[in-house]
Amino acid sequence: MEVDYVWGTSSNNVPVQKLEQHFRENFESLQPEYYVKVPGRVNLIGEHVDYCGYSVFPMAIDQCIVVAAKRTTDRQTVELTNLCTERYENVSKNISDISAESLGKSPSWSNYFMCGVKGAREYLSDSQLKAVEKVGFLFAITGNIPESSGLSSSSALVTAAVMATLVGYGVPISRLELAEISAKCERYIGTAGGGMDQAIAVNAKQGYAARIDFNPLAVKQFRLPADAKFIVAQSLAVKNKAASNDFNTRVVECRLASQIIAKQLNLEWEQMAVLATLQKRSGNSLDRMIELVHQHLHVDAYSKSEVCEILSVSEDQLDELSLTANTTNVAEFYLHQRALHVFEEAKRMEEFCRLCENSGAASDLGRLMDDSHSSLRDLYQCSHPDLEELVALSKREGAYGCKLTGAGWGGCVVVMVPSDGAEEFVKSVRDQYFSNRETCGRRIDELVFATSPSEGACCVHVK
Ligand code: ADP
Ligand code: NG1
Ligand code: MG
Repeated sequence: MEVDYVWGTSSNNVPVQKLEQHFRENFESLQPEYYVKVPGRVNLIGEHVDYCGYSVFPMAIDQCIVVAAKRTTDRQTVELTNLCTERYENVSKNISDISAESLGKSPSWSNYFMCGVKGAREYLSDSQLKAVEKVGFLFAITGNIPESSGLSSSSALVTAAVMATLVGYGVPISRLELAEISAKCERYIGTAGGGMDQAIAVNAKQGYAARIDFNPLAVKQFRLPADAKFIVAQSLAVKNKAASNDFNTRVVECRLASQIIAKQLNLEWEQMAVLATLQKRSGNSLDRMIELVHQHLHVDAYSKSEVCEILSVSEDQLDELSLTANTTNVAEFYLHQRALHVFEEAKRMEEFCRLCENSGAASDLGRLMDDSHSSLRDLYQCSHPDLEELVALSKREGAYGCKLTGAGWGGCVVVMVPSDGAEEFVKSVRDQYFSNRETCGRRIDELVFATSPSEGACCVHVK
């Protein structure tokens, strides 16, 4: 059977022919019936604010996850095989046995995928579920999004699993709903993320970055300045967000900040799960919210017992109301710093959008990216020495702006450079950052590359 796909850039193609072969080798010489493709993303500004309810400004990249799929009717299992690396073992699971409890036990590659299968099944009505009772799936997966590097490989995988399952069941879904259920089911893995990654992966348009608003989810496409190019560079430090509690600690620090300020303002603090709700309910501007941080949150760390005392709850009640399973033992919460970052980053995001809409200067956009990065490093404490080296190098080489992208603690930076200097810039980063580092055989064009806004998720049926 002919498979004719041109996915990814010419230098960075996903091996779809190999995936088809891998499918046949692992699944009794059967052929895939359809393919699903979901891209990764870079976030230009609005970092670590989506789970606080604030808007973000990402774009999809060429790198993507591709799933080759086929329905079965003789077994009710989900069978997975992965072409990316031998470390990713084959897995088979009874489709009705995928439980939230088992998914939360380990962030293994197959558990990310199974989050998506579970999320898709939860979207079905009882009668739809009954109608597909005898349906199972064969899925073969590949992709070229660098993993655990802040380019959202996890959400591309989960979203692809949701899509591939719903397509197989023949259940239609809108793009916004698909993004929402994908964000929700990725949380089974244990990270309490926002919805940025899934929203852009599904709703991106080629040539456009997007402003994404939450509650309700809305996507607005934006052109980027013509005189600038965006470069992504990997630091080579990796960070799996579900393997430690760093990410969730930031999420709960923001929640505690919101609840403590609410309590001081005599608002119903139990309902203030996110900072944007606090802003809305208190009717304040972002500038006023920043003043409230300075007024009501001290700079020194809060202990759990201090938080309990302020909110007049027991530690068990706090666990229940505000913390996640993996943050109940956190000793210190930095509420002032985290809330300050979020409100100031939300302001920068608004300014970035305004500049894009009004053909603002690339240097002004770059300054906002620089400020975002400094805040992520100093207030949010989610940078990494290798990211700092890349940022310093980028600025020395004449970048308009540079920041870490995604959750941080390693991963990638996104750099805005003058269009006519992009090639030279990439060469300098190759020579200065990668020439004396162990790259484990990875091609240099996978480690530092120019990127432009790519198209969102799609599905292709094999003829
Ligand atoms: P990212 O910043 O890339 O989203 P995460 O820490 O959120 O990083 O998720 C990374 C995890 O996603 C990996 O450890 C792996 O389990 C899973 N993953 C990512 N890409 C793939 C892939 N191509 N195949 C299988 N699993 C993948
Ligand atoms: P990465 O680093 O791609 O896993 C995470 C979150 C986003 C967002 C960013 C920080 C998930 C699935 N992704 O991205 O929602 O909070 O960090 O801006 O939780
Ligand atoms: Mg992720």
